[in-house]
Order: sequence, then structure tokens, then C-alpha cells
Amino acid sequence: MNGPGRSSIARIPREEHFTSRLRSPAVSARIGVWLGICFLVAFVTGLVSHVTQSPSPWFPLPTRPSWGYRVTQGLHVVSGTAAIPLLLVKLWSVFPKLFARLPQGRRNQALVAVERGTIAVLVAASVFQVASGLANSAQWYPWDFRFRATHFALGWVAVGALLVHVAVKLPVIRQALTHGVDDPALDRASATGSSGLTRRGLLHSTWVAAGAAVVLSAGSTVPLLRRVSVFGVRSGEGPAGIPINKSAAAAGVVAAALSPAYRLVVRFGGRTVELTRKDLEALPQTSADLPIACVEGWSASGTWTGVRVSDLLALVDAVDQDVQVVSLQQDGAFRQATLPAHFARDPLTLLALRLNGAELAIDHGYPARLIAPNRPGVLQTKWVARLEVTP
Ligand SMILES: Nc1nc2c(c(=O)[nH]1)N[C@H]1C(S)=C(S)[C@@H](COP(=O)(O)O)O[C@H]1N2
Ligand SMILES: [Mo]
Repeated sequence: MNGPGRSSIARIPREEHFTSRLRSPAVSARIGVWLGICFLVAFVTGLVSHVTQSPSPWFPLPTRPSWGYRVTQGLHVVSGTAAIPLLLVKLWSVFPKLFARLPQGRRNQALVAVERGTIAVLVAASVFQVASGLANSAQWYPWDFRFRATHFALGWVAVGALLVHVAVKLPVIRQALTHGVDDPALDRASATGSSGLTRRGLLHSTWVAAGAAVVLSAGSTVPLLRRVSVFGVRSGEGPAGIPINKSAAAAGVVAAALSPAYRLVVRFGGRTVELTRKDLEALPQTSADLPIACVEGWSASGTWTGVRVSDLLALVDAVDQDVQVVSLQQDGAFRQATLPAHFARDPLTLLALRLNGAELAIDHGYPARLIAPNRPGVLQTKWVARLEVTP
């Protein structure tokens, strides 16, 4: 037969065209174990991050340890970054299966169709999670969807599909892991060709790549690694040695923040107190070592000095309720945050006026910014204008 139909079909590779010995279940299973660990760490720490940002009465998160979110979110971004080389090698090692011939018999074909369907979902969700997470940690939003809701939903899809995949493959995984890495017992018949690289060599290179991804990205969280972290987003220095997320100019608050007319408004029901920056300085000051831990993965610790939020709320006799913290910023998703009651009463929750012994820089939230223990950076509102409790 001649013609375009035949030639395009002939170009589709067949399983037997993939001859490398490196593509073996012995390799896939070993990489899969570490990829699975990375995914589970990212999933659990992702749930923590989601619950801190959308508080649920079912999972009241504690205010201690104060560095908790710094660790869980650092792990989230580091495990997601380490998953990138693992995922690439894993996909490379299994992709000839895409071209495998269907087995005989309707029932077997149906089973294979279901299994491939799950794998398609798993691969699509995994690639999406890793790519969108990486883009987010680089503060690059080339999409229209809401990042957090989508990343959260697909996290469940990825982990669900992963559990099904592991359950289906358990016999193969078991056999692959109990046999030596060079044992051909489970190999495809065509996977006999050798190249310069051995299976051990491929695995070692993969571990090195994953380790490098960790070291190069962890510097945005681990101070000792800051110098080597070329991938570490925002590990650079800012005023008082703490990076800046959004500048006052970008938030459009410069005039309002520097205005002598600035007043902090504290409101509880009908009671309102207005305080100038001088009034705030005259109140009892507390210092606390607390990190800014951004959802994007970077974090940095500083010594913050200011007025306890509980002292401010006491001025209007507001007790033990959630507090709305509202910024001078007029728009943007982060201009307002809810401070749960147990955070508001914590003695380390401050309206900070100073950072590392110096006046708070305007980009860090001058005249006053919220800083609370074990809380994501995104909720540490800068340029605070109002603390409101609705009775
Ligand atoms: N009003 C306001 N507060 C804000 C933000 C913002 O965009 N607007 N960004 C938040 C985010 S995402 C982080 S990580 C921290 C960063 O604080 P820093 O810039 O002082 O390091 O501020 C938070 N507070
Ligand atoms: Mo952030």
C-alpha cells in the first residue's frame, strides 16, 4: 500500500523500537519510590498550607512552633522541585508502553484501557502540579485560573491516581525492588541494547539531579545554602536583610503610608480607638524572633518589635474573636486577612513597628505591619490601617 496514510502509520514507533536496557521496571520502580515520597510530602505540606489560608474549624492550626509554616512550606517547594528530575526520568523510562500492543480479548482490553486512563490522569496531573508550582514559586503567573484552588484540587487528583497506580502495579513494584537492579526478569523483550550508561549510572545521575534541585532551591529557606542557591527564588537581601514581596510603590500605598494623617483604627462593635504612629510607639513594646515564610517557598527570620495585637484589642475590650486585618492598600488579594482568635490572643502576635533594630522600611509595611507566629507570609498584612472585630 502507498500513500500518506501508510507512511504516517509507519512512523508511529512500536514498543520493540525502544531497545535501551535502561528502560526497565527495575529502574522505574526505584525512581518511583522517591517520586512517590516527594509527592506525598508535597501533598501533606500542601494540605497544611491550604488549611492555614482557608481556616477550617476541623483543623485549627496551632500558633506553635512559630517556625512551623516555614518548615512545612519549605518542604513543599523543595519536594516539588526534587520531583522534577525524578518525574522526567520516570516518564522517559516508561514511555514505550504508550505504544504497546493491546492484549487479546475484550476483558483484557477493557482492563488495559482503564489502567491507561488512570495513568493518563496521573501523568497529566503530575506534570501540571510540578509546572504550576514551579511557575508560582518564581512568581510567574502565565495563566488565568486561580492558582491555589486549581493546585489544591489537582493535588487530590494526582494523589488519588497515584494510589490507584501503586495498587495496580504493586506486584511488579515488589518484584522489581526485591530483584537486583540488573536482573532482566521483568524487562521488555526488546530492552536488551546497552549504551555507555549502566542502570546504576542512570540511577546515580538521577539522585544527583534531584539532590542538586534540592540544594539549589532550598537556599531560599535555609540560610546556610543561600549563597549556592541559584534557583532559590527571592533569596536576595532586602531592607534589614529580609526580602520584599510586594513593594509599597507596587501596592500603591506610598502616600497613605507616609501621610501624617495616618491613624490605626481598632474597632470592636460600636467602640473605636484611633492611634497615630507616635501613640503606637508609646504603648508597651514587645520583641519577637519570627520568620516571614512565603507560600512561594522563601523564608527569612527577623527580630520584630511592636505592640501586641492583644494589647490593641484590649483598648476596645474586644476579646477572643477572629480579627479582620485591613491594609491601607486599596485592592489586591492580600490587602485583608483574617486573624483567628487564638492567633490574636497569642503574646507573639505583633503589630510590628521595627525590624532588626531599625525603623520598619516602607516596603516591609511601615507604618505598621502584622507579624504572627506559624503563619504564611501571605497573611502577614503590611501597611495595616484597621483591626476590626465584629461582635
Ligand atoms: N498589604 C499587603 N500585605 C502583604 C502583601 C501584599 O501584597 N499586600 N504580601 C504578603 C506576602 S505574599 C508576603 S510573603 C509578605 C512578605 O513580606 P515582606 O515583603 O515584608 O518580606 O507580605 C505579605 N503582606
Ligand atoms: Mo508570599
